[in-house]
Amino acid sequence: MYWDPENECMNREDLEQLQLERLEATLNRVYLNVPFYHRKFKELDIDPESIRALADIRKLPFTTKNDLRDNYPYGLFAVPLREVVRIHASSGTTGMSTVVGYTKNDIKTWSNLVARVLTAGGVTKDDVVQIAFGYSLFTGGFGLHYGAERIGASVIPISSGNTARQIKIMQDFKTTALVCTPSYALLIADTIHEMGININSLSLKYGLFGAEPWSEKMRQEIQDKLKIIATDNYGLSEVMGPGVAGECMERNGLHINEDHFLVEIIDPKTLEPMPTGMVGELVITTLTKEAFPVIRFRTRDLTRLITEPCPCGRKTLRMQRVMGRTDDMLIIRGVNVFPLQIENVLMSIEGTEPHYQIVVDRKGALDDVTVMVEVSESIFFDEMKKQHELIETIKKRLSSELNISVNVKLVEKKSLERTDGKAKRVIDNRKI
Ligand code: DLL
Repeated sequence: MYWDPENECMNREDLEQLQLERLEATLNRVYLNVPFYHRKFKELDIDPESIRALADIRKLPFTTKNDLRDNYPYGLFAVPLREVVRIHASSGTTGMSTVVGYTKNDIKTWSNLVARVLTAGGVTKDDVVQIAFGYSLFTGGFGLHYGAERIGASVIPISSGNTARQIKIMQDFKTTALVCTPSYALLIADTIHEMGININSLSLKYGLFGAEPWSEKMRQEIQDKLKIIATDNYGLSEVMGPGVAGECMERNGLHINEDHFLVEIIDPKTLEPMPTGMVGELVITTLTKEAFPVIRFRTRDLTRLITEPCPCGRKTLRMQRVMGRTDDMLIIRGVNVFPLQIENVLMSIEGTEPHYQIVVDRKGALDDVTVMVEVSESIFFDEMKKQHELIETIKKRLSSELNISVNVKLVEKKSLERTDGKAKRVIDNRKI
């Protein structure tokens, strides 16, 4: 099922023509209205009129999160504040680092794009959608809310937190679709189990999860525990929020809303384009945003593009699930390690729980990694010998996956922090 078949199934040639027209319009607008882009284009001697093909985009400068910080709060807005009807922000390590705005028209576009993602994930106007993302400056709650309302679904704006109440509402209001982060979905699933509630007594059918990386194994686990079809959806505040890309029922890559976002995959070191299908950093240019257009925004997210046609009939390119962020990548004794690699290994081992944390220290000149992993109660209270065997198995599997040796510590179920938002997987204590 499609929300907007004309645009989601448009043939490549028409799509590229549309993208080019929209790109030209966007470039003219930022050149005229945003001093930052005007200056940058001038410095590189770029006249927006000279961008005549999609491939010309490579001549344009990148935009980074730092540029957004430097222009805090409204410096990159392309319309006067009186035309802005909504403001969101994402908090970085240095507090409120990026502020984004939406015109009335942007909100309309946003709602429609989220409606596409929700429709692809199974939601229709007959669904009761529980939005357990935070309603705040974070784009998750409001973004998904507007999309679900646009479809005509019955929306429960419960926001995140208070898991017992989430479950009561789910029972009483007969929720059919749950919308939150995958880690919160897992916490809800485990709590349902602990409360002794029979999952078959709930009405849940679909889960639409995003805002943080998760593995295929984690999807299986959530699907099994909640008895739902779980799809992944992706977005980021700087570009719009949720609604950039989402999976269809095939659950094999996220369809990118390419008529609104032009994507590139670059090598984060050389900044050159990666060959088609290779993993690199996703770079996004918005094609229709009015209040907050971004040109070649470096997302820091690592993925690859899937060009093979999808059996669902959508013609848009898909992106593979995000592997991690370039800034989440740990360099351990010179070896690149992503938290998701560790998650994949842990989830394939019997007895471990899908809750883990990676602690990195520096001992002398050497990096020292400890993977803390929760294990089922029976193992935790089991004889030492069995615990040692499990530790050895995990160590062996991790070292063959990562090519480095790590310490493993088994911890009791529920001893690691749970979250109703994005999970914190890494604690890096190295002062470097
Ligand atoms: O997380 C927007 C969003 C809300 C997307 C709800 C989906 C659902 P930010 O807080 O700005 O915005 O964080 C954006 O989160 O650059 C990725 O690193 C990560 N991220 C978002 N979706 C996914 C996903 C929202 N499906 C940052 N898989 C992005 C992996 C994701 N990482």
